Amino acid sequence: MLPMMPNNEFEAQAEALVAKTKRYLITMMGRVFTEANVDEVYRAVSYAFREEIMINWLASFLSYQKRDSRILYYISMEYLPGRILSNNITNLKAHDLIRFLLQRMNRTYYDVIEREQDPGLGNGGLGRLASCFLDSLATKNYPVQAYGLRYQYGIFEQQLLDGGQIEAPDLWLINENPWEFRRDLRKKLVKFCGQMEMGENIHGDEIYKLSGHEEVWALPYDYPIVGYNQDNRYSVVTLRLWSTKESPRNFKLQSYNAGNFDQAAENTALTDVLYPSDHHDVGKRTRLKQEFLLVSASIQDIIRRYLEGHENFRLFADKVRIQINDTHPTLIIAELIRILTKRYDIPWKMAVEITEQCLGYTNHTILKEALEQWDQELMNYLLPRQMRVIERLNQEFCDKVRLKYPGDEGKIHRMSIIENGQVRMANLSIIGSHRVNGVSAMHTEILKNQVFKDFHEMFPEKFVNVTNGVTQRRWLLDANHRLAHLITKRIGDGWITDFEQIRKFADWAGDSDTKQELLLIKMKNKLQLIEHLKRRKEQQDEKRLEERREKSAELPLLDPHSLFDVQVKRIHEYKRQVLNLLHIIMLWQEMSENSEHRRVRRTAIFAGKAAAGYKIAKNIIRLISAVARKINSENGPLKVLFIENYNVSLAENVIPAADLSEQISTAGMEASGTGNMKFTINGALTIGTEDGANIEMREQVGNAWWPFSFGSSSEEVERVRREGTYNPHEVYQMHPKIRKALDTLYNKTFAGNEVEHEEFSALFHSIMDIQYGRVPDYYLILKDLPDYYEAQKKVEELFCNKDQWAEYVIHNIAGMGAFSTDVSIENYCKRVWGLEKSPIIPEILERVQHEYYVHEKFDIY
Ligand code: 26Q
Repeated sequence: MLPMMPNNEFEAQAEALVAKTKRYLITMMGRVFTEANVDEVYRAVSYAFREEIMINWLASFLSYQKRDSRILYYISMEYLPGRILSNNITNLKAHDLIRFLLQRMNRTYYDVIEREQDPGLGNGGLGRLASCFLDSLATKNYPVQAYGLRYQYGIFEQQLLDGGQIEAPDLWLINENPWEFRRDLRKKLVKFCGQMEMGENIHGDEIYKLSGHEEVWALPYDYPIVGYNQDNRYSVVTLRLWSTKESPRNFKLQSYNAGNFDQAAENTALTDVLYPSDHHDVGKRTRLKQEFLLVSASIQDIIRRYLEGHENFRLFADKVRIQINDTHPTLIIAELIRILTKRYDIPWKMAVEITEQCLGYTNHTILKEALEQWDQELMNYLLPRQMRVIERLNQEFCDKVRLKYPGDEGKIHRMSIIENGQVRMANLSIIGSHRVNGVSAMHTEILKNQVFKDFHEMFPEKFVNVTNGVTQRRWLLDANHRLAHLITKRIGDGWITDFEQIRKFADWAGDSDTKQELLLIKMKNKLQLIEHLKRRKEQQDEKRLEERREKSAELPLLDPHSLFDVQVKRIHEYKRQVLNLLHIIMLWQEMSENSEHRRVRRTAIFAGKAAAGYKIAKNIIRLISAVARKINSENGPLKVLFIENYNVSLAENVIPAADLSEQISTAGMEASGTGNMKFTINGALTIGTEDGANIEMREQVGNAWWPFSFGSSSEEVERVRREGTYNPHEVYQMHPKIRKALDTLYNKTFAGNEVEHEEFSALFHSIMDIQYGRVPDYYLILKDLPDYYEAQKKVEELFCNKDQWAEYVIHNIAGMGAFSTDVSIENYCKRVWGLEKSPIIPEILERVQHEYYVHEKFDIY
């Protein structure tokens, strides 16, 4: 689709699109457009639109093939693409066309866009990062294919009942999905369990034959990921998601007939649900099977594709790059070695070298409870052959360590893949990869100096940093049209594909008109959010009425002039939603005592899901709701809101409306954060700790324009934990205001019943007492609260001077050039993948276009 075209050409195009949409309504849905409902219109528009996309999709693929490009395979258990239609419209610059089309069909843009269910195939940051990468890789014309799982149910839908979280299934596939293509031809067989019979390959390496095993078919569904259209040669890359659902042979009829219904359906159900826990290893058998399913099907597909263009494996290590998104797909290391030695008779040593050359591993967390470990017994049972490979790898690795550090048994215990009957996936990942990266400068340093110290000492060259980013196309251009427009008016549109250019926006920091416009845009975005929340509530209440449940809590009256203070992210102790809440309680207490005391009106907004089994996190949600209930009932200058069911689409509405971004994790614990970047490019200022990418953001913006930094440094955190010198009781005793706020957690200020009283008391105790062998206030909430309180005072001062506030905002936006995923992937290309661009070859595009249009001529229409 041509973005800049003369009027008559635009009209011709738009009319053709209208005709095509109407045709789809007839041929796919059996409806004329005057009778179609909005779901059908959404689908027909998507079908019409995707025809264009498929031409470039095919041409992208054929171009990689023609060049025999090195290809990156990105493997992740999670993706959070967000709504696809709206993003495709933005990336193809087709807004005007679509508006024309919808006007003709008597529909409004948002009604249609919002029919699309958000694909919630991930938990949070890690999944969203994968999707931002795909947008950037496609836009920058890098040859890539991504693999994941097509969960029938994504991350649960969060509902609030009496202020507590209830999990409802996420029915994202309830309607036909116009963005997926089932590829029966590419299905793969995956094997579990069984008995092994030892043999040898031609080099005498041990290999194993399997019998009596289980077989599961993995069926792929392909999703086109569209790059930004710069010259009509935009690339489209493939996200291939495996499913076990639709293969009838996965159902074990014999088990069923014997009455074992669960067993019979175990394999058809393998891709049913996403494990809804982040930062916590679940150790469940089905999760391990899911991980291996992804790995086995993907590596078979990678090898098949390589062998389509090559006769032997000589060039494999040159043509293939595999990036694993955290340790979840680590078994690909064992499986690739196994296949190379067994199926293709490659000597063990060479197979190991090839594998290491191809692989890169990204670590996303240093929390101990999130580092994956699998029971050796379970692995032996489910994956006996892969386990033999891991054992041999481990044996040889431990020999090397002994040779290098004779007598240092401690090293072996720390570095060995298998220890105490557990298989440590991070160790396997490091040993089997040629690059290991952290996701912010600080995080990578912690990996090198603490978590993986021994490995770094032994292989310093393996460790590199690649700081995360976000795609400015979804998170600014698409989510915040108004601000995007203002920026383009001032500095041109180069920033859309070259975010470093955003720096030029700083030239406007002293310009009154720009600042006024900026403030006006923020006001409009807040009003839009308020409208959005009202609409959402109406829809919810309708649904609840149908289900005969009670209405949700009333929306308080929201004041768009108030400071929108926002913390939206997964609920986790280390992210410290409780720190934020304690400060809100302090403010409320001060305002109640003296109404003149604080001038700034404030709307504190929270949203986020808690892992289903994470008790304390669920208590936090209930506490926020209870505080909101009480404070909002007084109709004062302070409002508290917990918005249900945080997801990408809600983020796109909330973030552009934020004044203040809460990034307040305990220093050293948030690997990077990416919400922090999304808020800043949308014109919020950050109140934040010196953690993850906050540090680099501060450096880029400049200390002078980053006034609300607070809290203990990571070194300080490390020191007090090591020395055990921090005692929350001291803070409690020394600060009457803090004590008074904290006391509300057990003195029934907010608790409406006994259950709440117990839950809030549990939170109190998690801060004040030893819990499960952990020191009191492990996350140092009270330690940082006084400083946080002072930083919040500065926020209010600055917020009173709107003109100055706007100046800070402009400098913050202008400092974000380094935090585009366009930059992150360039760094991966240089430091990890050695990948070269492979844009569509014009002749190939023409050929595909020609074939497509010839067909058009034969339409009886
Ligand atoms: C592990 C084992 C079993 C089941 C689930 C898991 C699991 C799943 C998801 C463990 C961790 C995750 C997710 C981690 C995550 O999202 N980390 C975040 O990654 C972002 C992108 O790099 C960073 O910005 C965040 O700082 C980091 O918390």
